[in-house]
Amino acid sequence: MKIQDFRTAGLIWAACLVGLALQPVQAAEMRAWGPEQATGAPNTQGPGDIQTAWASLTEDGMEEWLLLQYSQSVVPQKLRVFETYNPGAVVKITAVNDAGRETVLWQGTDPLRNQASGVAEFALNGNSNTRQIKLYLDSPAVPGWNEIDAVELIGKDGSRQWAKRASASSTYAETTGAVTVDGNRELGAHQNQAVIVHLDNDKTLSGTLLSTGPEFLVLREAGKQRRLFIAKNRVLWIETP
Ligand SMILES: [Ca+2]
Ligand SMILES: [Ca+2]
Repeated sequence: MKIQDFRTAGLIWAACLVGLALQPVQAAEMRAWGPEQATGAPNTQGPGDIQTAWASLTEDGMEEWLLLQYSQSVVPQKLRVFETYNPGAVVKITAVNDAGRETVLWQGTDPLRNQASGVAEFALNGNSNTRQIKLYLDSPAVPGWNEIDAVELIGKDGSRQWAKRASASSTYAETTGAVTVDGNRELGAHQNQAVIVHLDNDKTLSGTLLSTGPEFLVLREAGKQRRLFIAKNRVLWIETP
């Protein structure tokens, strides 16, 4: 499977750099697909793989969690989860107190399992105040990235609020910045997997893809300990064995 051709990627990257100078400066902490993308009101336009929602590092590699912090402590009554891509993976919701102790508020099958996208509503059986809510996702059970755009907490007092801060078990934003700079989301998904790199001198290198950046790939050669930093402009294409 051919996954990236850097002869065109280099041009796209250069175009992005030019574009950046013209864009208004955005909050640097809002990384594409970072957990922070699940804070605030919904801002993802339609269903799809869109960077204004949180995405885990891998599509289906492990079970994931998303921890949300709210400014106002309330007795939780309902949670509205805006699931914008491959929804249906939520299996458990807990309240987390300041000491880190968790209380299960809901457990079951996400109502959006097998849907295209939507807003999942979860009735919570909370009986004490909390400002932290943790979502557990069975990501392997729902193929593809299970992306969450926003999470609204409704208290028993009728108050409604969007998350102020968020953290997660993993995030696609961890893929060394290549995602936002040169769009190598597809390549980043192959991190820590075996790849074959074809170079512009007709040679190939086989190994484990350790990381990707705007200018280099880092590869651990098959059967050896040494790491190779391969200039992307020497790479013609990469395949998975
Ligand atoms: Ca998944
Ligand atoms: Ca969002």
